[in-house]
Amino acid sequence: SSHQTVTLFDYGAGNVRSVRNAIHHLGFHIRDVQKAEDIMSADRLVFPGVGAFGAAMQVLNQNGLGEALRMYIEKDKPFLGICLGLQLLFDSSEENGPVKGLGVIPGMVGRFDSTKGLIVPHIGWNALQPVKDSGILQGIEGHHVYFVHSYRALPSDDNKEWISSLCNYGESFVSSVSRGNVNAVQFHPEKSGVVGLSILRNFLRQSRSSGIKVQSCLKITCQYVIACLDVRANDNGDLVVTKGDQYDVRETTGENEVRNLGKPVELASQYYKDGADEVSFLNITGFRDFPLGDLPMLQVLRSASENVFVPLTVGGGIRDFTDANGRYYTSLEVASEYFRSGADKVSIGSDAVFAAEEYLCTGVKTGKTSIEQISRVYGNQAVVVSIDPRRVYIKSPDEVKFKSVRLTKQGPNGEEYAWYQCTVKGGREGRSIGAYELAKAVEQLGAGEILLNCIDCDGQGEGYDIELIKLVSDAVTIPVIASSGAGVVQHFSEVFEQTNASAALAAGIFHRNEVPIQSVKEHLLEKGVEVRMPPM
Ligand code: 1PR
Repeated sequence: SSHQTVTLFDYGAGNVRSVRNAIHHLGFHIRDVQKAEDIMSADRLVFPGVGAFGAAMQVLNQNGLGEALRMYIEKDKPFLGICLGLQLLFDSSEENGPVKGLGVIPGMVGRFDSTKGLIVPHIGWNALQPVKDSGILQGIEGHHVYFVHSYRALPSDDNKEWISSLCNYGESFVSSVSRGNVNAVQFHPEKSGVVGLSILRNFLRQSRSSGIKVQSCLKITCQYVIACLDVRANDNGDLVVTKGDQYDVRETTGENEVRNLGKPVELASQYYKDGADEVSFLNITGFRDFPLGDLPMLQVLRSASENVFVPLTVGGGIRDFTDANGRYYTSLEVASEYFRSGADKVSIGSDAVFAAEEYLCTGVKTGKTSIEQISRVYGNQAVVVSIDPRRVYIKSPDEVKFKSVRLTKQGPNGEEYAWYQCTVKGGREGRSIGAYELAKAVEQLGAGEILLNCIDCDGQGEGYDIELIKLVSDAVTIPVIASSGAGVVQHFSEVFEQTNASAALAAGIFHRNEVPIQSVKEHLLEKGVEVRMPPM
């Protein structure tokens, strides 16, 4: 029946697959907008804005789509804007501009100010401060929702009648608006676990408000926990989740087969249910196998994104590529295929090292690197750079031109310092660039997040490399994800207490069922670290 149908306005600029998946998951059919009339004839409209403000307005200004949206909203018909779908309602935005918006809500959308040490983009889980009754936010008191954005609208006297919740990230910004049947949210309900799904359900069912208590707000996002699945084909050609010791994924016994720890889709769903705040897939042989030839990996993403309603990141093989038939693919095309299949972010390893080397050497941003191309189209927040450094011990910092750290535990020959050499091809080849230099370069090229591994610590269960993580997370203003070496719950609190990491990632302990995600979260809460506790 038409009651069960929702109209989706997807103007084709990016991944709205997760919004689709979430709507289907809630039992609704989707009707797609093809032309302006489809907006006018909708009973209930979801508008997930993706990409940059300017590009979106260009599309809206064609074929009367923007005008139709404005009229639909003026008639007070059920509307839900998501992320950029909130920002576009405002008068204008500073992003690529100023650019004129739909002008429904007074105010200009501006960028978070990273000059005061604030990490931008704002990526992660944050709590809302409701300021008035909002039907669809009903029941979210005290829970966290997932944000990914660099631009935000601010509350003012002119727009205060619209604001239904505020959120604090360095400053108080508009996290949701509502008036009559018109709603918009800056966060991603489709990526906010069961809490987000209930907000979407409230909108789809149009249930009206019953008071929300005002919650105290948080200064920063809460720290988050990521489950990582290293994926590759085993010797029979099946995709399996594997896990290395210092990046060696083969068993030391028998046939030296690839260690098999389970099926990627099953494990991803399990970790979502267990409370993971994000799931990462790393296609660890992507550097040699062409990922678009790797249809099983795309299939894994499609299936996983049907059941996993937190952010999904995928990495491996993102670079320009010429296939066996001589067809050339840009890294942007490779990434787009991952996004279309359900990824929210892509992670770039080897190619980021080459890009950073070139940039540091020439000082010129060519606009052609994978980081620049993908962030231009999908936004910085969609581009993660994965660093695979190896510790190199030295007696004195003057020995190398790279930034080094003073060690708390001396090296094998009594060395007191180390620098962190970046590698490519899954750790097989060391390059002449340090993790510190790489991190700063890729931030300038447009990376939105850094996934910081450490080959020495990988799979050892002896804790994160605190010195490395401190070095890098103090050097950049984008979020840093600590990775490699988690063995017990204390390692998570240690990394959050001693470094500026925004998230902590682990693999082996989750795969081997040694430490449940839930107990990591409980431990962090006990230690006073703010984390998201999804209602079970
Ligand atoms: O170079 O763009 O094709 O990307 C390849 C990607 O695959 C990179 O992100 C790289 O980190 C990853 N990768 C390549 N080879 C391996 C390997 O293990 N042989 N895995 C690999 C990286 C490290 C983490 C691991 C943590 C936590 N694995 O993903 O999950 O170290 O493990 P732990 O908690 O068990 O200690 P490109």
